[in-house]
Order: sequence, then structure tokens, then C-alpha cells
Amino acid sequence: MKKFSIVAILTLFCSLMLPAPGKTAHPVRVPLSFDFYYTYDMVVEAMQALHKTYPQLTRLDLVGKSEEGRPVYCLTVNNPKSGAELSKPGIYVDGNIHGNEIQAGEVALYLLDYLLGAYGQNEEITRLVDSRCFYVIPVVNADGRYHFFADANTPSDNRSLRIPRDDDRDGLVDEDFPDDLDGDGNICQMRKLDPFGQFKTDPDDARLMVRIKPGEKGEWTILGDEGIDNDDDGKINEDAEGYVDGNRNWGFDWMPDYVQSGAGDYPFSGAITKALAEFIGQRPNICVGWTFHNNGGMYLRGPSSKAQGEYLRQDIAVYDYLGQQAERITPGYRYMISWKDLYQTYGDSMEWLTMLQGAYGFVGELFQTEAERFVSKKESTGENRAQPAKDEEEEGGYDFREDRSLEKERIKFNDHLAQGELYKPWHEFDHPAFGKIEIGGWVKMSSRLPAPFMLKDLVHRNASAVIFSAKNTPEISLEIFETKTMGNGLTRIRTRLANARAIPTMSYQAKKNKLYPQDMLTLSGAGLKVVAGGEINDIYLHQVAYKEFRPEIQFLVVPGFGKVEHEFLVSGSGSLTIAYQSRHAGKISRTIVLK
Ligand SMILES: [Ca+2]
Ligand SMILES: [Ca+2]
Ligand SMILES: [Ca+2]
Ligand SMILES: [Ca+2]
Ligand SMILES: [Zn+2]
Repeated sequence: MKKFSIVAILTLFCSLMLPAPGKTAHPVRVPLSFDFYYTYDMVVEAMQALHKTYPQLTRLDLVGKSEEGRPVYCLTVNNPKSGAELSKPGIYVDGNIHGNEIQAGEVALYLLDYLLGAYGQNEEITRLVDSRCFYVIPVVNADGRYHFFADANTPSDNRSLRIPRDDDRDGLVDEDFPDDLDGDGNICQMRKLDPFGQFKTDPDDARLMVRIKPGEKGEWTILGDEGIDNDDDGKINEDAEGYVDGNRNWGFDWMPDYVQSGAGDYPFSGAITKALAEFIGQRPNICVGWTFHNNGGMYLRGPSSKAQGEYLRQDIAVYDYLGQQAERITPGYRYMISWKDLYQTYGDSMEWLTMLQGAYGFVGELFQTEAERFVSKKESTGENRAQPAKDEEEEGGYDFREDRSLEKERIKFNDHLAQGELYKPWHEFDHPAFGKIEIGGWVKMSSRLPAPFMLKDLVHRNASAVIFSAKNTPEISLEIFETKTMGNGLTRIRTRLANARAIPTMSYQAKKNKLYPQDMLTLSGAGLKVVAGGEINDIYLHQVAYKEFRPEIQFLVVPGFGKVEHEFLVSGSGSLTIAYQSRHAGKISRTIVLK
């Protein structure tokens, strides 16, 4: 410790001048601001402030608690005056299930702030909020977000749930985290002068290194993340927090750790994944779900693994309609199939929501490295342009700081747009194992998070993609379009259910797998008997699929931008009620009187 005494004193001095850990200098006020990042505590404060400002439209629910006991909240946006929550199509949004992917939380907070702030001001949003119900959970991995801000970090760590695990099987758990050796709040990189190293100083920018070509003389060895051997086992940084990945721990297509790293010992072993699944299960009106991550600029749909096979054609049509529109809303982002265009995952949350809850699930991978290029339009069309590495979007195992193809532009972005805040210049350090080394490189708020001045654009566009899907949850009308006396005391009643939006009242996958009962259309009346009834397949050729038993109850799904027509033959007279009910599209009824 003595070695670091000057650093320690400086750190102490700085910490006296800065707000306490978990706090920043930004006040949390409604309307919320989106030119800085919210700590975990500030997210909670923001949700409470929104609830307090709009009590008539919101409910603040505790979803559950994290491994370290931090509450995880959902803010529900619903207008009880226009109907109960479960009587409306539900839209689910979460963020930050990976602790370091923090701008996902800002997208969710922005969506809340925008919907509530525009209510009563903007006609479209007012109508949307009155007719739909939004469940928004900005931060799923509360511990991860807390530690991302409070502790020294790389841009990629603190992703895991805080379930201790012995990564190196030495009998100790989480005993060797990276260490902030220079006390600047970041875990940067360590390098050492080494004529046999694989890297040399980049001739264009002395702060960067490039890999040597065969036969070239080396200059640097990169030693990895800042750290020392905390437990004296000869390895450095070998057992940090976790690793149980909150997005590999869900109970659909779950695979053990030897297949899927981070799976946990069993599905829903995480306190918050289990609580969240229960919370979602109690909201069967959810039609569409979004979970936000970083990074790569992608809107992903499933399947998450190849073995599942492709989704049903009619469901793909819905995904394409929403996904292609999202691509237009956020130029540069690509709508992709998770397993095929990115990589396979097992036990992730959106696949669970899609396959077991019957929602249409999307993953939003926020932020593109290309957005922090430093190049003019003229230069960008040149032939010798650096191209992003092919696997750039990969999260998890991939380390963005190792992608050197765009580094020269990113560091100029750092110089001229972030005024040096994203990159730490190399400086000397006396390391207990390596001797004289240098510490420097990209800081924790770089690489996967947009510079704060670009945050508002990102959150507005992505919230708009959610809003487009929300507008496309089912909107059903019911009409009785024919009442015809047929003789023999019979009346023919014809009904039409029409969906003005793209999402069907039940996904085709949910229908095929019989996840839950289909929509019901019921004809009733005290003085009536339904003698026949069925779905009209062709009204001109009068083809009706009559239902053999209990014709007064019909089961159906109303397709997106489509209709379903039924025909009933009724004997008797008096009041007649046609009632429709759907998990995803609410209830409607019509009453007429037969003479
Ligand atoms: Ca260990
Ligand atoms: Ca550091
Ligand atoms: Ca060690
Ligand atoms: Ca160890
Ligand atoms: Zn993620």
C-alpha cells in the first residue's frame, strides 16, 4: 500500500471534491434530461419522480431484488380511466440486464418520460397511452449498474449477476478482480516494453499500437487489464464477479455452462431472472417485448439457436414489418436474425418471452462504433478506408479495445469531440510482478456507450421503434354486419372482427403450440338458441366451417391487418349479445334485439 500512497492521497483529495459514489452532479428532475448517464440510485429516483409527477397514469411496482438486495422496479404506464391494465394490449420494455450496458436504461427512462410528458399534449401519444399498457423496467441488473458506476471498470465488465462463482476452481470465490492501480476510476490496459512483443507503436499516432508484421521488430507486450495477483496464485485478474449471465439464465432452450457460458447452475437461478419471469407471467396481455443491450446497432429477432428451426411464416411477416420500420427509424441499425446473423445463445429472455409467453420479442443492440468515427464525407468514400472488423458487433467475449481497425478514427473523435475524456494517455507504473510498465487506453465510459452529447438521439430513435411496435399491437373492432330472417323462426347473424394493426391477436407460434386459449366469440341471449355457427371462409361461395359442438362459442385469432367473419343461425327472439374476448386485445361486446 505504501507504494501507492501519493495516489491514495490524491484519490482521497479528489473524492472530497466529487459527489459521493453513486451520485453525480446532475439533478434528477422531470422532465428528465438525457445528456448524461444515470447511476442506479438516480434511475430509481427518476422512476419515483415520474410516478410522483404522473400518479394518475403510472404505478411503481417492485419486481424483485438483486443478489445484493437492490430493488428492481417496473413503472407501468396505464390510464385506469380508459380501462384496467389487463384489458389492453401490453408492451414490455427492459434494459440493462447486462450491468455494463447502461444506455439501455436511458432508452427505457426516455420512453417513460416521453410518453408521460406528451400525454395530453400530443394526440398520437395520448391515444396510444389511453389504449395500451406499458411495462417498463429500465434496469434489470441493479447490482451491475451500481458497480459499473461505483467501481473502477472496463467498458465490458460488471455484466454478470452478482452470484459468486469460483472461476479458477481454487476454492475461493471472486477473489481476484482487476485493480485500479493508478486510482483513476478506470480499469485500463497494461503494456510493457518488450523487443519480442507482438505490437509496436503506431507510426500515425504514438498513443496507439499496431500488431507487427512477420519479421518486424516488436516493441510492446500487452499484459491485459490493469491488475495484480490479489491471491498470490500466480494468475492476475482470474476470478472477478460472477459469472452468471442474466440473459442466459432463462427457462427456455437453456443449456448448462459447458454449452452456454454464464448459464448458471439451473434456469432462473438468479434472484432477479426468477422474479422477472414471475412478474411477466402475471401480465398475459403482453403482445410485444423489447430488451435493450449494447452494442452493434442491431434489432434482433429469434430464433436464438439454429436447432429451433425458423419461426412460422406469418410471424416472420410481423417481425419484418416492425423490424424494417425500426431500421428506418434508426439509420445504420440492421434488423437481423439472432442465431444466423450474429451468434447462438441459449436461455435468453426474449426467446423465453416469444416462445413461452407468446409475445413478439426484439433485442435492441444500442450504439455503433462507426458513430464515433472521425472522417469527412469526402474521406469516407476513399478507397483506403478502414472497415470495421467483421465480428465487431459481438458482445461478451469480444473486446472492443482490441479492434484496431477503427482506433485511429476513434482516438481523433476522443481528441476533437470528447476533448480527451475517452482515452487515458499511457503513463508509467511500477508493477509488483511485471516491474516497469505503462497503464493507459480506453476508459470505462468509452467504446460501448455514446458520448453524452449523442445520447438524446439514440434514446429518442430507439424509443420511437418501441412506439411504432406499440401502435401495431392489435386494435380490434366488432360489427354485426348482417341480421337476416331465414324462415322457420331462424335468423342469420353475421359478425366481423377486424384488426387495424399489424400484430395478430395471438402469435401463430402461440396458436400452433397451444400456449393458451385462443380468442373467444360468444353469442348469448335468454330467449335464443344458437343452432349453428362457424367461421366464414368464403362469403361469396357461402363456405362456412360450422363448429360441431357448442356453436355459440367460437375460437379464433384475428390476423394483423385482417378480419375474421362468423355466421350464426339463431332460433327465438329477444336480446342478443355478441361478446369477444382476447388475452392480447381486450374485450368488446354488441347487443341487438331480435323481433
Ligand atoms: Ca477462485
Ligand atoms: Ca485505472
Ligand atoms: Ca490471482
Ligand atoms: Ca485465484
Ligand atoms: Zn447485452
